[in-house]
Amino acid sequence: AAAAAAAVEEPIAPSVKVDYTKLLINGQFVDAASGRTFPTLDPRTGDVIAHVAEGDAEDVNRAVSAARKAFDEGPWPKMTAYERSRVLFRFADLIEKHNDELAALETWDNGKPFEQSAKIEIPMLARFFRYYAGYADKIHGLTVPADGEYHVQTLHEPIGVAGQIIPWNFPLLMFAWKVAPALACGNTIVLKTAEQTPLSALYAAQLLYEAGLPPGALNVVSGFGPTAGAAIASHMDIDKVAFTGSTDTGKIVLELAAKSNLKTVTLELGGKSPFIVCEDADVDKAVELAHLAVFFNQGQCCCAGSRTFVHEHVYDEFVEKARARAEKRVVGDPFKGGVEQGPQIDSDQFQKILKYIDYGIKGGASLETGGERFGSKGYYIKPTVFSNVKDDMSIAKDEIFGPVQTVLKYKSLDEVIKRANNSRYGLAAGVFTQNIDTANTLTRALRVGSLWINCYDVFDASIPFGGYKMSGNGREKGSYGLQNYLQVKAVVTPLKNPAW
Ligand code: TXE
Repeated sequence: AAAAAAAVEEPIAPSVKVDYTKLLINGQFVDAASGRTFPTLDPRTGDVIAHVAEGDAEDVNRAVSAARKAFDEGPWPKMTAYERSRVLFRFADLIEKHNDELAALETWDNGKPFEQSAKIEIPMLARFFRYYAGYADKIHGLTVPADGEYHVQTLHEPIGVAGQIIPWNFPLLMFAWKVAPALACGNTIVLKTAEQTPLSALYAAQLLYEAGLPPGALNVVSGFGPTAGAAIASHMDIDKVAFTGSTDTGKIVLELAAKSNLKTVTLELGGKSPFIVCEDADVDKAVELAHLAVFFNQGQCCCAGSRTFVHEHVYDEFVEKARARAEKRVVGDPFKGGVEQGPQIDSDQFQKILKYIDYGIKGGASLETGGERFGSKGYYIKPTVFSNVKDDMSIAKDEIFGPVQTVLKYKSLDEVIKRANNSRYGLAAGVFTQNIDTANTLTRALRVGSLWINCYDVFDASIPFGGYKMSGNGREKGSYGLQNYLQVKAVVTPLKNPAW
């Protein structure tokens, strides 16, 4: 509490100005057809940062026409793969050159610590683009040994116009996960940013054009879900849609895709990921890692390790140390050095988290620390730890998406496997043990798309990421991420002289 009390004070002015607030269509910044704008807010105060053009269905139509023309007539998909890769490599260099402006915009609009933006996320943005830039000229099909007198080959071709709808928790990293593989494969894009965080993607997209992207290859429409987002999901001339966000909205996107043109859909959705601390664990290390697993990015991670299962032999010690660690967490103005936790993204999320904390208290969980807002303005919440949490409590079942750790006690491996898997989600899991047999058993038993053993939140560009069950479908990142943006054409030619 002492360290946490040091925080907030008067917000520090970010060292960046907002240059880009319009829609980016066909390589030009333009107003929304309706002329409307919406405010984007500073989560530290709730004050307006800027008014941003509000795209809707008509703007999505304009953006799709530009992307369609850029795909059908080129030059993007018709350029050599090497030329495409060079544009992406040049963009990565520009990201590095503008690291601090991008990081400042990201923190201002989102509230995450500036040090996290500047030292982790913007460098990762460049890394993702270099990773996929390297793939652009290494995407190729197979020759296939078919029966009969035929020469058979497959061509791996871009899908066409990709619609991409991204959330606000990692605005630029979500931009990278979507845009980099799609462009590397030769697709063109209509991207909708989250209404809470439109600024950094506009800046990044402008740098991509500076790097040599031809007009129309990437179009960015800021706006709201039920208007601009739904227009993308239901558009007849979009060939594929990739979505990251809540499970409920993922269902809507899938339904709109099915009801329109059956565009292929990849979904990266919510989670309630187990973090399992075994009885042989080094408790101090487990506490630190479990803390990171849930509190990183204000708890606003789809893969947050938000169900902390701890073996009964180490439970009491763990809870005491987890409480002490949470109380040491430095909450405050994200532009200040040393701050670990900034404000939540907006008033809706802030209220949602406080509501879940209330459910936890009323439901009989023990509030170890936190449990209320931090300071008197903005959307800060005190790092919160609940012990004595039962599986059927809503804080143990639903995605809270905030700085709330729920610690559950277990007795045996079989029991924790059943309980960990008893969730509609299956995004990630953490396993903390020194016993290789325990690690191997849990690795095979847990139904999740990412499994971190004695580590958490390792996000190298090469590692695939995606969900089992209602956490989504498809994999992003790594070589798997290319498959979302390619289709396979089988080409069959009779052999004139089969003897040879
Ligand atoms: O999500 P939405 P919200 C979870 C998290 C959070 C909850 C709600 O639990 O508390 O979702 O957050 C666009 N057609 N995650 O309301 O609505 C929207 O404009 C098409 C987990 O912000 O899913 C935004 O661009 N698009 C998550 C994007 O969907 C629509 C990250 C995400 O918003 C739409 C964020 C519609 N009808 C929230 N409605 C993760 N997996 O990391 C909204 N959108």
